[in-house]
Amino acid sequence: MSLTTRRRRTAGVAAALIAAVVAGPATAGTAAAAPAPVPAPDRAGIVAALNSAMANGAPGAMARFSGPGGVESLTAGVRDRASGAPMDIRARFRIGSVSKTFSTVVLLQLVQEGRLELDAPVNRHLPGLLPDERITVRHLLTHRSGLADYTNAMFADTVPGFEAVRNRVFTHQELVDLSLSEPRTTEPGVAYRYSNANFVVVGMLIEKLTGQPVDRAYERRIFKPLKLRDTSYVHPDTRIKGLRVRGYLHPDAAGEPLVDSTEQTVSWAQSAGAVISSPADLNTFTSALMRGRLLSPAMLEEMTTVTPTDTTNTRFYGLGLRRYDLSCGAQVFGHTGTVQGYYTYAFSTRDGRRSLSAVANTSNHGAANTALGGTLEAAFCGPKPAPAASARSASGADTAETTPLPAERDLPERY
Ligand code: REX
Repeated sequence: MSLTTRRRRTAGVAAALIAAVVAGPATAGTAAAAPAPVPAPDRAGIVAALNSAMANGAPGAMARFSGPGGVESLTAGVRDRASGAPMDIRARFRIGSVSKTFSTVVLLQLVQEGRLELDAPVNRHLPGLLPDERITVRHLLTHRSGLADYTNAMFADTVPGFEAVRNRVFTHQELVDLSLSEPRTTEPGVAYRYSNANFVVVGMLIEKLTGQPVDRAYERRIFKPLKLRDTSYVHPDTRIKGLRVRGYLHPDAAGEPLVDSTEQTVSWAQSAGAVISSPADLNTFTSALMRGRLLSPAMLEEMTTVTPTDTTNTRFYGLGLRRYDLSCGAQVFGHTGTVQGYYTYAFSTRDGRRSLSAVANTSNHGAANTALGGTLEAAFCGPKPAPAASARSASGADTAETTPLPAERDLPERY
């Protein structure tokens, strides 16, 4: 497959953001050490990660890096297997759980406006919704409510599960009921247990407090102010309008043909995962968020205050926001996304000066997602020094240092 690269030295998007105020302290969360300085991106390393995503089953992949040195747009493979159209950096795709960061920004703006409190019980605003008065708004945003993730059962059989909901339209209440039909996974606040149900309830809070559907809140508070013209929330419409990347879902059985999963309602996720966007818009969004263009310094500090999600001491979660600590010490904030046919990464440095978005048009194939995650290391850590021959022979082969951590430990997909 062919690989095309494009380079643009003038960074219109980045330039427009330079004037913005940088808010909040440079460090947040549990790590005491100051983050290391960030080197120039390793363009060849990003390309290698895209090729690796393709070698691991993605029909195509692309990444866009924006930083002080300009914009790097890198594409590989195809965005449409039927027509053979190449991946296009301007094309739109489903960003999955990166939507959670958009939903969180809206909710935290409502907190800023004094319309709800982070540590208030959810049931204060949605009386009787949850069976435990102790579950707070913060518990939802940190995945510590204990509300079960109903999508695990829904997609236990990947393709039949998907086809059963592809055109279905759920009410929020139906999704909450699905979650509540399962045992809760933790006492409120006690443990991190990733669940889409949390962000369905976040959507309900947004609608209750604004009196409007969530798409209006996204438009008014994020898409319009940041001029995100390729970003939309069209639920329950099943189409991606304009230039689009087609998504291809891997069936559970090896060797079965890929399923074109482009058109779907994503009603099973809604405010937990139904936003559509493009690489440039995602760079603008994460950058603007980190530069303090969307939230007050105090609210951004809340959002970027993190706790670990696993025992690697490299992965953390704040409020609707992940923090990854990379091998060079760089800390990046953003989110990952998985919907049928699409893996997405959208991350920025804490000062918002560098951002990376990456997408591969497949899913249910963790090796492709892990490979795509290699774009983060290349973009924010720069070229890796070649390991010394003696160190290589002493250790035997690739060590944990050179093998990327598997992506999405909290996703029940087959590797
Ligand atoms: C649902 C199943 C995945 C996908 C899911 N996605 O919960 C949310 C999300 C919206 O993006 N979460 C990830 C399907 C973890 C995130 O935060 O990064 N898998 C697929 C299966 C498995 O059907 N049987 O891989 O397409």
